[in-house]
Amino acid sequence: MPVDVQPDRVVLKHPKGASAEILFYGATVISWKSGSSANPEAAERLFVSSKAAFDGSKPVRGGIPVVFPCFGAPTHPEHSKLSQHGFARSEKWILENIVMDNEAGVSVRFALEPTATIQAKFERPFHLSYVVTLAEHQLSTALHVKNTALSSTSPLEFQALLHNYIRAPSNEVLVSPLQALSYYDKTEATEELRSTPKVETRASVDVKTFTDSVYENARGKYEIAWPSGTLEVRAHNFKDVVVWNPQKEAGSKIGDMEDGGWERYICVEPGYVRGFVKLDAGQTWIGQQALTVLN
Ligand code: TA6
Repeated sequence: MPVDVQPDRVVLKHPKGASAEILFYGATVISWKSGSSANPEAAERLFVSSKAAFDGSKPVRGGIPVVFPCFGAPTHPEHSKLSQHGFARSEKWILENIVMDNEAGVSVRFALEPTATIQAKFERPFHLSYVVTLAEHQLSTALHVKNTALSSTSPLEFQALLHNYIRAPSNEVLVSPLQALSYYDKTEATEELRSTPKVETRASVDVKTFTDSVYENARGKYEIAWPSGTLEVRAHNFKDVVVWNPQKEAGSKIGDMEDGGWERYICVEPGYVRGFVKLDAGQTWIGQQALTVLN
């Protein structure tokens, strides 16, 4: 049974052993198990804190939270009533359709439209679809944002990001290529320093210390490597990428972070987070990523 629809989630199973679980809450992928051509045994590829809530009481601490329409604390006037990272990750989505294709795998499409709760804090009309596709060694997710306004109102302006918690030893994992990119270091002590761009000089970036870096106009293809594994992230229409690990310094202050959880993941997050996407009435924007297990 490639698709199992349960009350709170959808479970996808690939005939060659891979699987994925997506909560209706936030359309949050909370599990992706996959092997590789070299090691066919399916293993969990995402990190979810053992203290994460799945009941809708708070955004899931782990997996792949969907960030929309703002990244971080809101800065756009139309987002002023929203909480950090927007509402998409903390609203209940519906299952829009299921597409099974034995060659490419299995896809499920979730949808989110304005509810009264959302409209109370975000007045713009929109339709979100989120397509999750499971293949033998790959998980891809695509966020479709449609501006459903009928007239030629001002464009819908938003940010979007896929907040991947990749399971990996944070004291050994490296991300590349980020060298020569301009980035903003959110660990800096002052707003002035956090707003001052730096240039990445390292060929490979580690997260052995508290890291919260927003890379601008990145390359859209990232290799995440550690001694026993390699995962590739390819992104389309997500011009930026965030690399985050709080380490104990910041991780120990996160209420739903399991003890030492920061040792077991790296966040590599394709996004459009510097500036805003401007979407005219009737237009659709698609941001897409593909996570592939290489080893
Ligand atoms: O993507 C990195 C980041 O913006 C960090 O600054 C940190 O806040 C992280 O997201 C987690 O945010 P959350 O709201 O899920 O606690």
